[in-house]
Amino acid sequence: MSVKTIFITGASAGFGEACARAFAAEGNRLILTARREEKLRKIRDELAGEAAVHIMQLDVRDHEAVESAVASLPADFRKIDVLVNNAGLALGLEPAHQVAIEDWDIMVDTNIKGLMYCTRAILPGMVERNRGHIVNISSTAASWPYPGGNVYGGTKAFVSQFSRNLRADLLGTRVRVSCIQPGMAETEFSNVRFKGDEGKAAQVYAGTEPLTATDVAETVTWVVNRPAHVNINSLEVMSIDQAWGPFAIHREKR
Ligand code: NDP
Ligand code: 8X3
Repeated sequence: MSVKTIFITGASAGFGEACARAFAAEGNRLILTARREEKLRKIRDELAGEAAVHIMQLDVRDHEAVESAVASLPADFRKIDVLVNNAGLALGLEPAHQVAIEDWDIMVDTNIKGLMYCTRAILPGMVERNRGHIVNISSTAASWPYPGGNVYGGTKAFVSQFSRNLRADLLGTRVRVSCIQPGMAETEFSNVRFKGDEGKAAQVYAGTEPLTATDVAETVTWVVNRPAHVNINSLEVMSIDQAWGPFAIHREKR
């Protein structure tokens, strides 16, 4: 397997960290980004010996910071082969008429605009080299609605459709685009969604065997390691303990 240069957003925890570990085990060169630099430093130190790792503190919501982070990469890390657009979050589960507008803004700025900025900064180099792979982390929430999923699901629907539209733009190049749509997975995701309420976060996974971050990372590495002419467009993955419910019906005495 040839050594690839892999840029991961949101690499300080959850899926991003697990992707870093999985790609490092294959001996790839990694650029790990997130806001919490301390966590990135620890991961880099743990991976020393396995892979060359460059870390960068980066808030994907900051367009200028994204542009200058990509422009200032050390020479060895400049030719990015794989972008894992993973940084993202859900905030709250309130119904749309009660939600804090700031939470909606943060989800849109991170899950949509951050992913756009990273793609726009890294894609031109891939097209120029006629080689590369963008792996976007969407969610089952992109396709399947649930109460309180309002803007979070909307941002992930953007990620899924953006992925398909990127493929349309890139037809004729050797740049691949894949969209992964995981279901319930136990990471820091629910701690973030419930703003540090660990009891509420634990409830999400109680009595189930949810996906792990490693399960998702293995899916990502599998997608990336297909032969160069094979493009996995989208891949939905769920825990065996999760499936769809019937339509919800409101009933009252008439
Ligand atoms: P975690 O909360 O464990 O990890 C999220 C990562 O995103 C962290 O590394 C965090 O780093 C980073 N991040 C958040 N905001 C920003 C920002 N503004 N700039 C840069 N990095 C940021 O969650 P998961 O690993 O579960 O989530 C990863 C992705 O997977 C998200 O896009 C999420 O929506 C999606 N997903 C999650 C599922 C789940 O059930 N867990 C299921 C389906 C999809 P830091 O705080 O250091 O910046
Ligand atoms: C995360 C999974 O079901 O909480 O995207 O939206 S879910």
